[in-house]
Amino acid sequence: MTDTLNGYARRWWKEAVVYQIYPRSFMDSNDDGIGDLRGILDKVPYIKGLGVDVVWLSPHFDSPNADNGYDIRDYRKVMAEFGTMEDFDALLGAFHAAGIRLIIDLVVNHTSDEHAWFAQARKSRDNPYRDYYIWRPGNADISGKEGPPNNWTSIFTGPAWHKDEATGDYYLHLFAAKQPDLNWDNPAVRHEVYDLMRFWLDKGVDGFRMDVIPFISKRPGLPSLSDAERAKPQFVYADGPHVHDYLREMRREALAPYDTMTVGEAFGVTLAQTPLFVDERRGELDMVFQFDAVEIDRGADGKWKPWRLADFKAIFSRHDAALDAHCWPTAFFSNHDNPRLVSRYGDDGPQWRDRSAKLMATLLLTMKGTPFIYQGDELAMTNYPFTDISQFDDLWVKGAWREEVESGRVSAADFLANQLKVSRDHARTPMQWNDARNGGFTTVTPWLAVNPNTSQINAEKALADPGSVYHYYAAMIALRRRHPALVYGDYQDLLPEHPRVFAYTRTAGDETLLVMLNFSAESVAIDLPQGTCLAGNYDDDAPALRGWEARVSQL
Ligand code: TEU
Ligand code: CA
Repeated sequence: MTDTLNGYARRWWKEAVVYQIYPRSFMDSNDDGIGDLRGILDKVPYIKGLGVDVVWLSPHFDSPNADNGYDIRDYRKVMAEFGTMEDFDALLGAFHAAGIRLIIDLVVNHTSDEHAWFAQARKSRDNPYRDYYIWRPGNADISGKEGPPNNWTSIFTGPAWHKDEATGDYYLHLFAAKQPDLNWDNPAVRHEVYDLMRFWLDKGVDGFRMDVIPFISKRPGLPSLSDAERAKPQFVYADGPHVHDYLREMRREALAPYDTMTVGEAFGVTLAQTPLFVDERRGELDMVFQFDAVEIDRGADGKWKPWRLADFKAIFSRHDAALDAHCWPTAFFSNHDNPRLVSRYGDDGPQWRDRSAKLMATLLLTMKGTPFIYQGDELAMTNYPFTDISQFDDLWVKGAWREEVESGRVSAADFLANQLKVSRDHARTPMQWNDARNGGFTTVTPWLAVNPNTSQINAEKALADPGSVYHYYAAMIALRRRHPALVYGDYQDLLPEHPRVFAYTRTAGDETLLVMLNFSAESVAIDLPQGTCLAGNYDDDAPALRGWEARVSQL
């Protein structure tokens, strides 16, 4: 018999709060300008101070860093810049000693082109590793000119095929050319993956975040995309016929004997398909990151567009209706692929930055689903004031610049204006530990510039100020822990149409908590019961909701 609460089977990972670390940008312990595992080790008390239960570590494996570690060269080796396997073991031990579990990033849709398997595979058509990847001969067009095997495009712009010199065949890469896709239809590949999973599980890691895992099964015959499909090819790439078979096999072969948590990145998965990945009776993943909330400000062309609160709120009701008690959601509004939380959903100007960051913390930590905090959001770190293409690192930005600006299709000014809203690099600037020149992250030039506002926004200051955003996160996490209704409670939106206020209840048994969030700088009077105030981002009570006010009360 499993213990249930409000109809949900109780699980530690449903009750957990997760903190994501992007190691390259967290803390540099040896002054080479790059974050590393020893740097994280020094900051375990800082992480523990928030009260989180789980850390998700972005890739720490050996990699040539075409995509900052999401291109793995050796799954059983630590990236030299990040340290050694001894450092990893020490870090895992320190987290466990602090009562924090550690999940790592499983990037197995693709490897690096420098992985030993690919080095073999590209040598000849009959190499035993050839079939670890996806190869096709070129395709002649009407004029007889050779081109890629089909019209699939890379998520990072350009064709998804690269012609390889040794044999003249093309290999598939749904991301960068340095990230060739593995052929999951080959059982040898799948068993290699289960093997490497067991390698880390045997060390004691507590589970995996699975990178673009729905992409592992490719459409049979690799048919070209229609024009409509080409606009958002991820919905085709995530819709192969065997993805669920492979995930069930992975659960049986690799995960079953261990007590793990798994969270898949459901890029390209529709809401209707989501239960197929997470319904606990199917034995696939525990949870997925569903992209609807982080795509609220993206147009059909993927560019930034303004968003409306009513549309944002509708996502949560829609999700709640689509996922029954056998499915468990996640709550996340930021990660290493998205702009900064407060800059995107709040107001990062001096007047409202703290309050709106606390409002987003309130939303994240009172929503149904396991919450994921991205490093630095607990300090209300903001987007970086990029002014020039040379300041970016992300290969995606650079590829898009070549394709859009250098071709003359988009002006440099328009391109940069959009990147100021959407760039992944906003999240990747180093953590701001203090007001020193490089924010205390490093003493040398960091791999990516530290935000100049580190003089104002930094951990040292936040730790010293009991009213800081950091301490507010800690208080909200503690509140979530004290009130099972915030974890397992039913969700109901009370004002779905209201243009500025997000107000909802969470109910389990005889406890109902009311959350009220004013997503604007103006005061709003609303007609809802007051209850007993449990938490909020103002010190005193008032009849109306003030600018960016967040309030949690018990009814
Ligand atoms: O991300 C998948 C991915 O395509 C996202 O970058 C997505 O396009 C973006 O969030 C939309 O805003 C994963 C990793 O998280 C990312 O860092 C890697 O670059 C990518 O896979 C390839 O491994
Ligand atoms: Ca370092």
